Amino acid sequence: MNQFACEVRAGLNKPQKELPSKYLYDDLGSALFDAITVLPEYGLTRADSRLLHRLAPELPRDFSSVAEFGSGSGLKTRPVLSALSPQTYFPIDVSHAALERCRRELAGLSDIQPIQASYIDGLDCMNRRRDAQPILLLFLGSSIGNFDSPCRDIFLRQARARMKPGDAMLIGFDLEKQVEKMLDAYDDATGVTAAFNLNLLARINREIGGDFKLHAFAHQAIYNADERRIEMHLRSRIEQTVTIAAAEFGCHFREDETIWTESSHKFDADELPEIARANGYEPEAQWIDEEWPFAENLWRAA
Ligand code: AVI
Repeated sequence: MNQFACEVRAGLNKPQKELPSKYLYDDLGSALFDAITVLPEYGLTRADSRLLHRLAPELPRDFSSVAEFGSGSGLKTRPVLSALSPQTYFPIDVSHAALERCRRELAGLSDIQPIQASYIDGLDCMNRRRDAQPILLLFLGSSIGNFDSPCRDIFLRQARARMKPGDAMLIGFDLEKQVEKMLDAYDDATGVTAAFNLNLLARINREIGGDFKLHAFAHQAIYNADERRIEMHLRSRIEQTVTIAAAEFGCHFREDETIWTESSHKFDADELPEIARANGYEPEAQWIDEEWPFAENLWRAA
């Protein structure tokens, strides 16, 4: 049984059914996510981009190279590379197609050395190629918010353990805002986020022989105030049974039972320096977008 089938089976066997959010991003899912970033309701990516344009000229000049976790197409990275003119740029992404787009988008701004790998493996690979000069690591777009808190801290420590003195991380966090505004961002009127979420079931059908009827599930975004996170779910509209051939598995759904597919944690700007210190970084600067509360942070390897 392949890894995808194993993880789907394990997730759907839990009392609160869940599916790992990394599987939202196949080619169609990635294209739908790109569409999300331009939705009027989803201000996060525009805030990230405004801040990067604003802060790029203020960044310290001591970085000879830049690396980026989850570079995607690299579009948002342009102002940072233009300001720093690094010798080398290491985009790290699992998607070959995204790395190719990134190489084309940023051609001429740096020596681009794509690394197709998960974040931490990619950092190890970059460390084998880098020189002794300080590196700026980018982790943009509040992707850190998609980790649950324990995994977030483990990830930040694993990254820190691979950084050298003088290296720094520029990391974006989406901030808490009016609940209605947050809910709209994850349940837009045109239904793009719903399609992004439902595509996960379609992917199970395509790749591992599921027989999910997509119309029998509804996209749902809820704000979990205790955990300070938006949760995306897929709610079964009816009582039904679904089978997944390659997972050798049948799964029963009660009416209104949900599959939890993603969390997007929201933060308070004041707690970010504490998160930095608790994980071995020294917070050096913070920039906040007022239009769509979002914080970009520069943390040094302490
Ligand atoms: C990639 N990540 C930061 C997005 C977010 O806002 O959590 C993923 C997303 N899911 C639904 N809309 C956007």
